[in-house]
Amino acid sequence: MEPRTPTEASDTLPEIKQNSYFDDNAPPKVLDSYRKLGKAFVSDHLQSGRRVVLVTSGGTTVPLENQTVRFIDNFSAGTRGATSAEYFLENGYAVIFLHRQYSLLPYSRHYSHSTNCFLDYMAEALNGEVMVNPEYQQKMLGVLRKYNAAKNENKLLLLSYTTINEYLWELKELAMLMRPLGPKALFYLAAAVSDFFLPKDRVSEHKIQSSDIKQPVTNGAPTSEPKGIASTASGKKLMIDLDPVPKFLKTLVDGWAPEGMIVSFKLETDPSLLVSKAHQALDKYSHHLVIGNLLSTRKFEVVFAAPEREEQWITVPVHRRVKSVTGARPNLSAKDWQTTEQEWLRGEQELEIESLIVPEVVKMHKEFIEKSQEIKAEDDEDLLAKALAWADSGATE
Ligand code: 9Z3
Repeated sequence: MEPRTPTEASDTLPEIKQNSYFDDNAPPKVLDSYRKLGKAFVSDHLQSGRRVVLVTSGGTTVPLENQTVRFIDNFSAGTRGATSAEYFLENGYAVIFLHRQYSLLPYSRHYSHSTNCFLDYMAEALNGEVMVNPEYQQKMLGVLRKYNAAKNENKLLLLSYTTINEYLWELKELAMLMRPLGPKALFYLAAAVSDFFLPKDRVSEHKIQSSDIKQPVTNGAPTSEPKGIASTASGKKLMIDLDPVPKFLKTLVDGWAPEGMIVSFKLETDPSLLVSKAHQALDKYSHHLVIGNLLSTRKFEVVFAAPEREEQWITVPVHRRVKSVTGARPNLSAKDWQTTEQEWLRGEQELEIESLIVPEVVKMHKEFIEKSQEIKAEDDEDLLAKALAWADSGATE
């Protein structure tokens, strides 16, 4: 995994430029305030020489109307991102957590979106005060301490998005702000990003009215009909004509973050495609690591694909898999169940797969930083030798 020197990186942003995405789609209103927050955060950690990771997390929406009643969304709850962010903090990183609004957050994730209502963690004391239910005291204290430490040491910056457009603008802005960090910047792109979107000029301002349909049209067709709607002889149909989302990963690698290490995730549902798709992504974008996962097994199995390395599978042993909040249990034979239940009964703790993924990524990032520093030292030596030779030649002329 060779770092690229800044000179190898192109200054043009070919993929995004081609699509003129940022000319055609307006920035979110929060962008200026996020720029200020991001800049202050990065310069704080630049001064202390700390590594900074941008973790993206959760799904992106594709609004069908400007005053949005309806939108396309995906399944992601942000578990991967929120959990990974905690392990990056434990590994000494400062974390910019770019997440889908209302998705899971580091630390609070332990008490939100679960089968327990947050009130179940509370109890009424004899004096009538509200206290934490003794059953949860110890774990909650541990989580609270870590959360407060991250906050007090300014190591966690929470920024949110909802739509694919907000995500792209904010990712671009943050990546550019992180450039001064050089190889100490890490991008960990766990968000489930929509592959298709509805460009600004084809989004109808108001709620699409099914009652308005008279003739067959699709969104984008020049018609007085509401955009996005079509009718047929047999009845009304909503035809949504989406464009592919520009290949922002290429632009991130080549233009926005030429010196940082970039880790992307690849999600598939067909096991026979996972490894080849992960390698395809690596070839296409020339970045540093693709972590492949399947929708159905993502909580306990992933595969790492990196240039010039064997694939590496990371798997959580069956008896240490986190039991799902819906109560779903792994699909095992009766015999395997016996062993697993015995191991569970022995009290071996549940293991989150992110506690295995993040240390591996951290190790690769450390190697990446060392390599970059070696290359820079060699470049500096070359430059110095050239400068001395030039000075010598001037002196002898
Ligand atoms: C992932 O594969 C994440 O691991 C999950 C995490 C979304 C599966 P949850 O939030 O799920 O824990 O429920 N992210 C997919 C990343 C993605 O969309 N990649 C794109 C691609 O491969 C662009 S980088 O094309």
